[in-house]
Amino acid sequence: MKPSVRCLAPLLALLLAVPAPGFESGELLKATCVLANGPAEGLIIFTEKVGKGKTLIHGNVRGLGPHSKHGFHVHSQPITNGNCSSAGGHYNPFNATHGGRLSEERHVGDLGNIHSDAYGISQFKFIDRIVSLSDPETSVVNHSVVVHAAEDDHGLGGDAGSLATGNAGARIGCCVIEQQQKL
Ligand SMILES: [Cu+2]
Ligand SMILES: [Zn+2]
Repeated sequence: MKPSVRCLAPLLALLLAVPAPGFESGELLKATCVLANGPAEGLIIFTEKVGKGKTLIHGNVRGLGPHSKHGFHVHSQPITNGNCSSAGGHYNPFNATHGGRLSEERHVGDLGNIHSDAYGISQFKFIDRIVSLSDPETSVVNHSVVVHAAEDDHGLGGDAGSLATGNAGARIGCCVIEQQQKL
């Protein structure tokens, strides 16, 4: 039976190479977003170990105001023509109300605020339990990161804008989240 197993091996390898909906448990997935298209620029990296149900999000963004908070979200659409408005609204596959990253109810894309230092630079690292790279229902791959001019009020502002977008204001940087090839 050995020859037939050898014949199957290339076929199996081909099947495994197809990006199937099921990822292997423990597999390390990585996606990156090179923030541009506005005064805010930088790099955001998403890392998920499949099966852990959480994603590490870290990065650095420059070009922010000094000592300020800036809404930080995943939006629903990929960016086209370098225009951050093409990112559409917050990534919200479950039709939820806007919130903060730790709110009981939130959009999948609600990642709260990033905080800048005296030089307008933000370096951040946090773990999120909702954003995913492997779960087709919550994967942020090919969606966009948008950084805003103002602070996200996490839906607590008491008006309609707050419940929709957190009143985070203009879009000052954006990028498409791209899955990195496995080595
Ligand atoms: Cu946003
Ligand atoms: Zn939102």
